Amino acid sequence: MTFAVTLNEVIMQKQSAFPYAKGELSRLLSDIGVAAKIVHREVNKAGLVDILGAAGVENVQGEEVKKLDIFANEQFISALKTSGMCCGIASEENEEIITYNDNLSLNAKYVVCLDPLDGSSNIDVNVSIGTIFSIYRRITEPGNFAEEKDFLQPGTKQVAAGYVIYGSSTMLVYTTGLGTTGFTLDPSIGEFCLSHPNMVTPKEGKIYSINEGNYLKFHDGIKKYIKYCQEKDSATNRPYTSRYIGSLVADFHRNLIKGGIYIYPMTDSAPNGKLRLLYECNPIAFLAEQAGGKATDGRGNRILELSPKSLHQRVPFVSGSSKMVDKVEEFISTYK
Ligand code: P6P
Repeated sequence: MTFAVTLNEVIMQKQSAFPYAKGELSRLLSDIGVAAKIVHREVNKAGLVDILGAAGVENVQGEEVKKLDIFANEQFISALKTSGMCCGIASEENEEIITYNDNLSLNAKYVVCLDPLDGSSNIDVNVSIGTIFSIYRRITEPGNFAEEKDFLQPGTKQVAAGYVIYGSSTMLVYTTGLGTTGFTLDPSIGEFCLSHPNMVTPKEGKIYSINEGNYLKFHDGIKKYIKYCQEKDSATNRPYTSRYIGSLVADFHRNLIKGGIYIYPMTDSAPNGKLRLLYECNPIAFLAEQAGGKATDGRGNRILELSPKSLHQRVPFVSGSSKMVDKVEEFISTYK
């Protein structure tokens, strides 16, 4: 009988690859895993407990906030405080950064960017949703409160990133720069068990993910790329299949495994697209690159090299199989 390899065991194994690691990042990742299990429990009974439906408030994005968003945000804020390894959080649900004032956290060396429950408009219709996180070393001195500049670092400075997908099963996928690794929650033992040791995304895929309801708003390059996907050409495995769930983590996760492209482009009314750089695009880009994929901003720039200017900054997003990302950028630069 083979024993399951748990998230904590893999975190510790990977820590040994960093000679100066003292276990703080490992502890932080483990505590994120604990919070994910608690959110999993609530997501999986949302239909039974009165936490469905709008909480009647709006988040900084002006979007109606579901009670589960608030619950998830509170769980991760609490878990990261308990870990004592994090001195501050930038969350989608909070306009300003959250700082901790206890002595342990004040001296912690990491900050976390977090989308506690991405795709939450899908909660009430039982479609997969996700948590996305990104971890940086602080640039301010330990012993002081975290400051906004700790969070406004380029994605290349991430020390770890990951997501939890609450789907037909709950999975946690993360990277510390040593590849992309996936774990599946076994509720019978309450452990994330290693299920995808080394996730490598195909260089080409047959899936394109974009909200075609916005077709008339797209610039010509994107319109022509969509038609390219739909044309018949057996030499390049076209037509592709259109798959769009409307939950970034779910769309990205499927494409990561099968190969494919996710696009949330700019339009005249939204010149920076919709997705947020700090807690959606940067962590997903890190995971994509670590799996052999790519992530750009639809302007020929590598997402991870963008210099953030504000916490909730939006950026156009093209991510997935490397050759497909290149093809989208080729269409955009050719047809504008
Ligand atoms: P649209 C969810 O709100 C989200 O941020 C991503 O998870 C998702 O991919 C995208 O927005 C969906 O946006 O405009 O297509 O509904």
